[in-house]
Amino acid sequence: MKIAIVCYPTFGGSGVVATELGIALADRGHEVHFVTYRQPVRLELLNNKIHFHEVHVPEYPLFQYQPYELALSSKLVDTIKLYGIELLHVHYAIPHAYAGYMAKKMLEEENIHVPMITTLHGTDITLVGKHPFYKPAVTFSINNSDVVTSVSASLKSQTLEIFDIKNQIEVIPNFIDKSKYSSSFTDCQRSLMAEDDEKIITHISNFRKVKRIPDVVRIFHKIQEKIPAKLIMVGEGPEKEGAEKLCEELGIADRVIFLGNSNEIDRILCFSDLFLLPSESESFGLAALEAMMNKVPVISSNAGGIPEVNENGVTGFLSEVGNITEMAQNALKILSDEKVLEAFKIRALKSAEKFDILNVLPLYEEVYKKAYQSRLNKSYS
Ligand code: GMT
Repeated sequence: MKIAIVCYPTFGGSGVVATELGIALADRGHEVHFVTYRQPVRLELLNNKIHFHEVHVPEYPLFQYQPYELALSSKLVDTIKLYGIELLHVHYAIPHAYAGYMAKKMLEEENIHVPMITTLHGTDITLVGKHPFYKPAVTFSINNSDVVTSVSASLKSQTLEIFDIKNQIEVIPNFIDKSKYSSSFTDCQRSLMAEDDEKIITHISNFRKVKRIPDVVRIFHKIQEKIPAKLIMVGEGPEKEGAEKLCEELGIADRVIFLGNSNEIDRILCFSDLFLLPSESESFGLAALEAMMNKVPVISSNAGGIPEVNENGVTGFLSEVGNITEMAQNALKILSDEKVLEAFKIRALKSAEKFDILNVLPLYEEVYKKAYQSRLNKSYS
């Protein structure tokens, strides 16, 4: 099948999921066309099965805001026509579902029918999408998608609560490619990061407010009072500077390493003992799943879809948002005993394997088939 994928190309869950999905689809013989404003960060290889089409938005002084949706929908129309694309899969409702719908309508004028699948990822619903300035357009785009999927059951129920949705929403969880981990590093050079007796605790995110970055620092502060430890902070975002200041104020700046964005997530997780995710809101928590696949237990909040990934007492522990004392205590329960740590590591990996791409990809292919079939029915009616 020829599939166009629209996503954000940046570091961030939805872009990562879209890119990995596209790569896996291409491996299964589909022809995949990414349409976005920059080559997605995890998309290194372009070949005859994986194409990238850049959306350009020409600057014009009259516009205070450059119309990205317009450029995206025009690019979609051109790409779909030029390559005979059969299906459009947009990740993150804003503004992708809206632009995708416009492209669909323009193509229908020329009797070209392309079904659109919209995957909801989280903040497109729980944070940005529900804002009154966007809500009508988001509701419209969801209701006018041929198929809507959400990355967790929690996100599905939040979507149904917030919006007046007439469409079905299918839950297809995020996934991870287990085969990429079987050949993982034998030497992850842990000694470059910490002393042998120090535990390594990691946080990876886009450092936005919902991630509760100060909680990450404060949990670590409590942990390192009891055991030798280092904190590795991976990612860039608005909360990073404040976090660096907080580390200085708490006198732990020498034990916290800020690495910025990284393409070596697996290597970092390879030498990590624990992952922290105290988010205010999280539709799934892909970063937690990546940690678990690298045998790293997770200390997290119980927000949104996190409990669908991190099982309390099994792969880590869950606490109410903001309960940093309990989170630190739980972290110490795991880290203070090597046997306990090892047991959590093994269970984290086992649980992550449920989300292997081999189990999840067929669910997307099923949805594609259904949408494509309905397109055929429409073109003949
Ligand atoms: O975490 C973010 O803020 C980035 C955001 C995104 O769209 O890139 O992540 C959302 O989508 C991820 C992939 O489906 C989920 O794993 C994250 O939980 C979700 N983030 C939130 O809901 C805050």
